[in-house]
Amino acid sequence: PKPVLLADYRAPEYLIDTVNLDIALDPTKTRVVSKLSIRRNPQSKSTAKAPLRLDGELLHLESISLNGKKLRRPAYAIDDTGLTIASPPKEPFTLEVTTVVNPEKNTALQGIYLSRGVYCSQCEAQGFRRITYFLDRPDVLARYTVRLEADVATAPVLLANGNPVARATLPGRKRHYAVWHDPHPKPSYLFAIVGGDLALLDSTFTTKSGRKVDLGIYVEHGKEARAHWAMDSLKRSMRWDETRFGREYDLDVFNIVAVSDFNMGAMENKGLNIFNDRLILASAETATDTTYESIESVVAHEYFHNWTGNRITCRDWFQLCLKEGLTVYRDQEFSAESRSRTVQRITDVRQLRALQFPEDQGPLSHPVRPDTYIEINNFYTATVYEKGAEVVRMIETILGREKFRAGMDLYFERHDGQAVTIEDFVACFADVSDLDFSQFMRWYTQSGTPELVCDLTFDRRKKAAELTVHQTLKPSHGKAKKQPQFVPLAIALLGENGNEMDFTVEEGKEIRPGVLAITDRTTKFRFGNVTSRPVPSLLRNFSAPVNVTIALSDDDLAFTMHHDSDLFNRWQASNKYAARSILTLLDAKRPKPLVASKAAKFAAALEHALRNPDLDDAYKAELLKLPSVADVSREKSVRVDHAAIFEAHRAFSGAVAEKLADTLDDVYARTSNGRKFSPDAKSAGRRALRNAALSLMTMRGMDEDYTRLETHYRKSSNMTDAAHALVLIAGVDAPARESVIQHFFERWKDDHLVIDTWFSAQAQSPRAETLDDVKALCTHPLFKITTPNKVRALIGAFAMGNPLQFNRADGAGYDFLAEKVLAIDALNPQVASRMLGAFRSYRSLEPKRKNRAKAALKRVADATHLSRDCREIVSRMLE
Ligand code: DPP
Ligand code: ZN
Repeated sequence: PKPVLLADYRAPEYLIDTVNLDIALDPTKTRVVSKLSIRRNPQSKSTAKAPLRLDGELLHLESISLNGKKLRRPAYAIDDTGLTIASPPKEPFTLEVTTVVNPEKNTALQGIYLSRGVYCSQCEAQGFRRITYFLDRPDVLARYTVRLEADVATAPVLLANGNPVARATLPGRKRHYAVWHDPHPKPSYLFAIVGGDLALLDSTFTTKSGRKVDLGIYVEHGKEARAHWAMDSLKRSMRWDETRFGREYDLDVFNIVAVSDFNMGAMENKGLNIFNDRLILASAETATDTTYESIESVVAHEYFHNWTGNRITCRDWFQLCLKEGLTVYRDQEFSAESRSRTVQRITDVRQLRALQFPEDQGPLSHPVRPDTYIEINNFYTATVYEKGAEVVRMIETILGREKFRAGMDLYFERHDGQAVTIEDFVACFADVSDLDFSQFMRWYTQSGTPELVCDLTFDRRKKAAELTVHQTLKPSHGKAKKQPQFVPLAIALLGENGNEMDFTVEEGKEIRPGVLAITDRTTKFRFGNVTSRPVPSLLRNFSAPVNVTIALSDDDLAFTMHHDSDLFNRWQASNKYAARSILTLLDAKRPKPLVASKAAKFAAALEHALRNPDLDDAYKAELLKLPSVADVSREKSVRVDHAAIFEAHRAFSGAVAEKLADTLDDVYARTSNGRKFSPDAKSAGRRALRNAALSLMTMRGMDEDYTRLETHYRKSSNMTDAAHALVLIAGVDAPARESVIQHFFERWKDDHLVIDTWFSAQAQSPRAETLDDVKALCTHPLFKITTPNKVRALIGAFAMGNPLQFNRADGAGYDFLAEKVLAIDALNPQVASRMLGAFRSYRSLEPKRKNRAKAALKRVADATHLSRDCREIVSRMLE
């Protein structure tokens, strides 16, 4: 397949103003009658007669007519990817096309498919062409009217975008229909339908200008009570978007439907969001605090898309970050204001480093706005989403909260109803601020994580300090030379007493007080009024998606952990301190005494923080979660040996736990559960701290630790505690291991969501038996290779959540994944290609593992029937 290039973008030759769809749902023969009003695009550059080319895949064409006249070949032609009408009329015309699709056979889960008996659809990015022939591109905006027809018995609920217009039962009482009309022009990727036997949780919301909106969340019968949290999150999101961004909802209804088979987390279809049920259903017994948080943020994310994505959409798919980066930024802000801002920041940065940094530093690296793709589904990435959000946050940092809001207001005012580009978006901020964003645009066009190598010197006599920042950008495929980025570097200098110094900037540019402008390969700053040797606090609150290195001693890091007024940076210092200590052990000649001394010093610094009454539980929990094996591995960019890192990690964590034994006991006792479960941030923080203490104590691996762990499980009264204990116990050779795993299974085998936790817990275990266990679980009656959640819970958890066993020295982990990817690819390319992403860092492995991973990738590449999705990923990896 040929790559699609941003440079090749052309406005469409034709536009579609209205779409009338009549969809008769049937498990194997769903008939779609589509009536399109089409006209030449007055903006189109070409004057020659243009053929009409409509996209279409896996469709069975029954009939086609133009202005009421049946078309016969050769007036039209069809092939694997679409339909062409060689010479359509010059004047506007109507095209009527009837196609048939098979929802039951649709294992790719794009277009219309069945999920546990519920008809649903997924169109982003290019699924609409699997429903009917269309100009399936985001810059074609049309008004849709949809009539849905189905069996009353199997599909009493019929939903589509927009507002309900009519519904009735057909003669014979077996079939019925519903008509929906969406008054807002939209691209085809936002189209959606649902038909099924579903229960409804309903409510209402009144917008600030008085529009009363009916809210509905549709779920499996019997699960209504588990949708309350999602409903609550939805209402809070609607209010928040009004107060923070002045955005109101614009239809009379807003529906959410939870389905069990879904490739993504959720989808923002206009007025009809469709969700993976994992991100809707929650109760104290079945959902962890992390799930509650995810539900809150994803419900918000999809709702926020109504303005950033739906009202203003993307001109083409290269602009995906226009809606995704911005909407992630918005949902992160919402979560920050609903919970602890610092903890939210830590969570977001952890995620960015764990997912986006490796992507950006390996063969899958691409710019936030890519300029070429083969399969667009491969670009719903951490780079587009999470780094995209960081880029928007930098704009806010540069402009300040108020100017940023002014830029957003201008964006909504100027582009409402349009399909636009990143340039259009950034121009709004340039226009409200009179700042030049041309260098800043490189964040969208250059890939890779910039490295800032910093050096700080102090002149006691002159009371001055000099900071030199060298910026390096490693070449990535296709782009050898890169231009320096514009980096807002937030900084403080901590004085002897730990306070921020009141220094002056004598040389170098400040964006605002405390935020330096890094503009060149080498940028120098001179600070005055530096009264004592400063300890620098750099990249405060993670002011840019970069890596910073500067020579700091262990004492400096401990000092920062005690004093930095930026709590994010205190966490950052603690994290760095621990990771660095573990890395030192790897190269040590006599690791034993080194472990003891390193752990003792670090533990003392940690203890100080744990005993600080000014810090809240959720924050302390973040400090207690030491960097993971994967986190430490990322600090090494070459010759990564996960087994060695795992051992050093164990030794260090165990020693820290030993040193902190009394403190951890205290923490664990103080945070004990008694009160009734509440998902609020404070209660969740208490549970997080208790569970983090439990994790660390377990690292000691003494009998009493395993007993405590078992008791924690047996006494748990909510899923947060139960799942945490399950994961820990599945990871160690505790006597109660088997019986706890068995108990959890018996308790939850009938709950298709909770049982995913059971699969993951075993797949993530660092025990040597894990790969065999995972292979056995692949044949378990509750595992289903066609259900994405199951694949992610078992195979995904093993490949992406188990660095030690996936990277087995014998390569068996790689072979297993390659084999599964091929099996999944035949059913669902999108999910298969995601799984293949687990290889993204293979080039930095030590040579033996690297060669074994490469061999596994080659086997995938050699397969005869490989999807475009997997083909693109594997080629980039082997390039
Ligand atoms: N559903 C995905 C999201 O909201 C793609 N738009 O990010
Ligand atoms: Zn999104």
